[in-house]
Amino acid sequence: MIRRSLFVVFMWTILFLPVAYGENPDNSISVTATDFQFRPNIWTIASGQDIALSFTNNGVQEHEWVLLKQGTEVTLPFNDDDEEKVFWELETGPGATKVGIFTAPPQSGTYTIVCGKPRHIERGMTATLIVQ
Ligand SMILES: [Cu+2]
Repeated sequence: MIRRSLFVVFMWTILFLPVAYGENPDNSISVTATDFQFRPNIWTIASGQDIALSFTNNGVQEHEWVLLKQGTEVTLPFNDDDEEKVFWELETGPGATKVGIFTAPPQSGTYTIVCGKPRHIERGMTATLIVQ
């Protein structure tokens, strides 16, 4: 009986502890854009994994979720010159939800997310992606 109880506790720990601590990187993440914010504005994913992004646009303008390559910085205004900095991007129109799948960068670290539409970064559309 004791042995069975210990087993249950052991299994509970294995199954639920990572979720409870929130340290597990996610294979599917979601974001809602408004004019002009990302919610949430930070995500954690695992390096090299296929990640599904569900992108809902609750604004009246088109928005983008643009993952920049590691070590790149945005120079304002964000325009065609910045295309070479883009690792992956997904665009969604007003009132729509789109799902895209990308392979997470192999390098762990902190990555910058922006909306690439003109003057959207200036209005606050930036976020952070942590790759573990
Ligand atoms: Cu935008």
